[in-house]
Amino acid sequence: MARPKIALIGAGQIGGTLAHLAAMKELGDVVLFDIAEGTPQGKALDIAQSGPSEGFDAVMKGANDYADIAGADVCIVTAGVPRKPGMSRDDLLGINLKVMKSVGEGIAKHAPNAFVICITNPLDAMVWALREFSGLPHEKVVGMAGVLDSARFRHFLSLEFGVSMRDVTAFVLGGHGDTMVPLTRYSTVGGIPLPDLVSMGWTSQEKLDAIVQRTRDGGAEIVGLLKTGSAFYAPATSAIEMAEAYLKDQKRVLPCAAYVEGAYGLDGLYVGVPTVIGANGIEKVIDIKLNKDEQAMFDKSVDAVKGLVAACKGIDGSLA
Ligand code: A3D
Repeated sequence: MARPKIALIGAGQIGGTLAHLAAMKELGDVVLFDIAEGTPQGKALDIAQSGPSEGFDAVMKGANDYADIAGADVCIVTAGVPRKPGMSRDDLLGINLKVMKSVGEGIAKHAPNAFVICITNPLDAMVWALREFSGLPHEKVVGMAGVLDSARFRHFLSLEFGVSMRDVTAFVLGGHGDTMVPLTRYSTVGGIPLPDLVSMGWTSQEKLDAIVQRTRDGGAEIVGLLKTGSAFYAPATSAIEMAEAYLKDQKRVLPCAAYVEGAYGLDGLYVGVPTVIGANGIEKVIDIKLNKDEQAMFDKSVDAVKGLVAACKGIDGSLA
């Protein structure tokens, strides 16, 4: 049986890391696509030459022509620009919206059956625009943010509790921005919800609040340290987890920026919610009950996403 084909649209920091991870996990053959000439070809060649030591046979190819992504089973989109210190994700909207138009058209023409994972920021608006430009079914176009935001939350919680990250589960809802909603009530250590751990004296409410805020600022913390770009190792790992769930029909329960229609009282918006990912793409949006405070935070986040979508429509008339 032929190996699955994975197309990476954007061969920058995240794109290169995605290619390396996909090869090491033997998820399939990889095409790295970028408008920059030489970059995808050079990265593909470099990664292919790690094959003998790593022991993988996946074919790595660099490309500047969308025809090379033909028939891809999965497309992961990182094309565009990342933030620099002092910039918010929303500052990237105008420039990355134009990129989503060309990427969406390229995917529609050459890989219309792919499961498409968008990473380009501002995430919730870009995945919406990418879906509009590509015309692919909503369940086959999804944004990566919740897996990363939850991983950041889990990392900080494991440091606080001095336990393995594997035993910490965490839940982050809403848009991928300053208004994201880390849900402490649904986050656990070994199955014990965080509010119970506060009652048990394992940590204090102040410390938990600080961890929630550090999670919200997780991307900016890394941008401030790197100075020349944004995080790329953990974002790539998170998207690979989603791609693997699709390719292997794992029915993973993962928080993603999915198209929500009906659930959470929304009538058609991409926003971070818990989903089930399997061979049909987003197979289910899990509609959890929120308490009053959580609902207020979620509503604020939804409003921020709606504002970005409206801004996209204002910039590109074809989206209105
Ligand atoms: P970077 O290393 O600059 O790579 C972006 C690549 O896109 C470059 O190689 C560009 O040449 C290429 N590119 C630009 N325009 C086009 C185009 N029209 N068609 C094809 N390729 C193009 O950035 P990065 O890899 O660090 O980040 C990529 C994106 O991911 C940025 O928008 C980041 O803000 C975003 N990001 C999102 C998250 C989330 O959690 C959602 C996390 C980290 C980064």
